[in-house]
Amino acid sequence: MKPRVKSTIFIFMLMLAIFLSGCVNENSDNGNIQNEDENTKNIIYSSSPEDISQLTMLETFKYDFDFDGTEEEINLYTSAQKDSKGEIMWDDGQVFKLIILDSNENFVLFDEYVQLGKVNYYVYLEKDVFTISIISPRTASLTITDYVYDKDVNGFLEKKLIEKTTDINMLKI
Ligand SMILES: [Ca+2]
Repeated sequence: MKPRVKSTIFIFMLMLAIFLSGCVNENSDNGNIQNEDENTKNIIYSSSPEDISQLTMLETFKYDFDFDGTEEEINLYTSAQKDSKGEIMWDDGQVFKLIILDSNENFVLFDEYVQLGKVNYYVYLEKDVFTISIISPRTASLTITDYVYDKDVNGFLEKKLIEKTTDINMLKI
C-alpha cells in the first residue's frame, strides 16, 4: 500500500506543480500585456516648426508650461479659409491642427481631416501637471484624448480616454 500512496502523492504534487506553473505563466503573460500597453502609449516630441502660413487660426492660448520664462502658444488651426468679410468658409470637412509653438520648436498634438465634426481643446493643470484635452464629436464618432506634458522627456503623453468610433449616430454636436 505504501508505495501506491507515495506514487499517488507524487502524481498529486506533480499535477499541483504543473497547475501552479500554469498560474505563474498566466500572471507573467498578463504582466507583459500591461507592460506593452504602457509602452504603446504615444509620446509626442517636439518637431521643427510647421508651415502655418496657409492655415486659419481659430483659438490661441499662451502659457509657460516648461517654466523657461517664455510663454508657449497653444493654437488651434483649420485649413478652412476666411472670406473677404473675415468669416470662415466651413466645408463639410476640413483639417484641424492643434500646434504648440515654442521659440524654435513645435508640438503637433492633433492633425486630422475632420468630416462633419468639431474639435475643441481645453488647457488645465491636473495635480500641477500641464494637460490638454481634445474633444472631437463627429457624425459617426466621439473621441476625448488627453495630452499630458512630461518635462523629463519634453514631450506629451497621449492618452485616449474615450474612443467611440463604431455604431455612433451623433444626433447633436
Ligand atoms: Ca516656456
